[in-house]
Amino acid sequence: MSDCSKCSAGCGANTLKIEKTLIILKPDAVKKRVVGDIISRFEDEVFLIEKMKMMAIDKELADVHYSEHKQKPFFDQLINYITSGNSVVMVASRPDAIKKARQMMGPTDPTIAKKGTIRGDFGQDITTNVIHGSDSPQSAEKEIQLFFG
Ligand code: 3AN
Repeated sequence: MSDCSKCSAGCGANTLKIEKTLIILKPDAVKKRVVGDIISRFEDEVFLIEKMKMMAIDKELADVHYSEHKQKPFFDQLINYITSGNSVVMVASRPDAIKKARQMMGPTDPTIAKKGTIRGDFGQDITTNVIHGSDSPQSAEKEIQLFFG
């Protein structure tokens, strides 16, 4: 449905359907002190922060979150990195939240991400890439359940 006049978000997405996404600001975002900057970027794009917590993701939770990558050669490196310090985990919502968040994040590999995207501005390499965002409504639902119950 495309009628922005009926929605209070004011994001111009032309849909009334508010979507939720799970965002993780990974340990490098915390260490680089860019958590506030990244949250501001989301709020500037009219995301509503519905839930947020700082936590050290442990190996057990990381294994479940990244289970689809279990057979990949980079799996151990990915788990070591995501468990290496505190992360900030949040549920953020707006119309078209999943697609919008992934546009703002930029591609998985920061070395090819454009300046102005979160990974382009703050990411280091394909492992140390600052941020996770759900990639579909199904994974958003699963991930929100996993991190917030
Ligand atoms: P995204 O986080 O952009 O949705 P996924 O779900 O394909 O990317 O991958 C999950 C995580 O696995 C990425 N954030 C990245 O840290 C890591 N990863 C993905 N592909 C590679 C790769 N080729 N080499 C090393 N790490 C990777």
